[in-house]
Amino acid sequence: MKRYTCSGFTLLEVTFVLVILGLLIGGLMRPLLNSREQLMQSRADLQLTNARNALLGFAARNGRLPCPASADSAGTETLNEIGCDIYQGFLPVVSLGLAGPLDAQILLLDPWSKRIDYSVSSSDSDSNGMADFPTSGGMREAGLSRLQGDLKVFHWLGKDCSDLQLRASHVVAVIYSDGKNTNASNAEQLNRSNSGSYATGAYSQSTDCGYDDHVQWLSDSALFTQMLRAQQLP
Ligand SMILES: [Ca+2]
Ligand SMILES: [Ca+2]
Repeated sequence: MKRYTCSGFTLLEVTFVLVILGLLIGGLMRPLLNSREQLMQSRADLQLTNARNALLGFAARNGRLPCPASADSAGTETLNEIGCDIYQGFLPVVSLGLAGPLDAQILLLDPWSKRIDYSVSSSDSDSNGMADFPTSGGMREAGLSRLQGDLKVFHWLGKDCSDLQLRASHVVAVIYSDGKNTNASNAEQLNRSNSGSYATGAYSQSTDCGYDDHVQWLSDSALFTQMLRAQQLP
């Protein structure tokens, strides 16, 4: 008489193996996901640095900063006779000749496929009714001694959600990416407020106080240095 023996695994053994496999895969995937996220953050920083350099190049060639693009200006600036139609908008990728991924409205996208914001100062230091920085001859007319950017950048210290300290005043242009997440911290809310004030800070994924934005700015003194070199000023 034949005797049959069961050589399969019990449910408990299979569950145990699956748990171990899950832990192993999770452990291997986490560093890969972290390094992918770090790569995307580096790409965002590089994009903003290239955009800042393009702004300086535009100023050296044209003697002024470009106006922001609007959602429907097909990547071109919104310049009029006395300044810009809007002072907070998007990078005018066509006017700047910037390379990179675009959406259907010809607006530059960051590594998370979000539009990159750009603001320019609306300052009218000589009160002639024309914004100094984006209008042709506006800076030369106002003169170096009077010119002053009116955007501000604050620094989030990472201790308290509301603890923002002034990082840079007299700013003429800000370029900003929301990063991967749209967090509710005061620093990120300030960046989305279109108030002319922005915040930079350390990366944090705290649930109530997270910050993963990327912000670069151009101070008026950095712009003047470039304008003097290019003989666009005085
Ligand atoms: Ca003016
Ligand atoms: Ca963010």
